[in-house]
Amino acid sequence: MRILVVAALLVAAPLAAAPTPEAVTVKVNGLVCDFCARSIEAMMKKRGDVAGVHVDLDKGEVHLRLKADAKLDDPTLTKLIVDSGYSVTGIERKPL
Ligand SMILES: [Cu+2]
Repeated sequence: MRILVVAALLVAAPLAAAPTPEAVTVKVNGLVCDFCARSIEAMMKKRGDVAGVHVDLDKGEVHLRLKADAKLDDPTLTKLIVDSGYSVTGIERKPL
């Protein structure tokens, strides 16, 4: 019985710890035209940890889908946007 419990834990542990893909919404100041949108999209598409990117100009938001093993944290994400000439006013993350 005890062996069964240990075996079950060993099987379940990696599943519980497995990273999940995330949806990230970045609120960005200064995104005003199609050129802004395309340059942000092009930059994000070059990254190996981004599975998808869409810029919503009306809302001033960058929507990202991150891969499960992505290491793109908030400070890194903010730096990418700021280095492109915009400012970040908020970041929201949701598991997919
Ligand atoms: Cu622009």
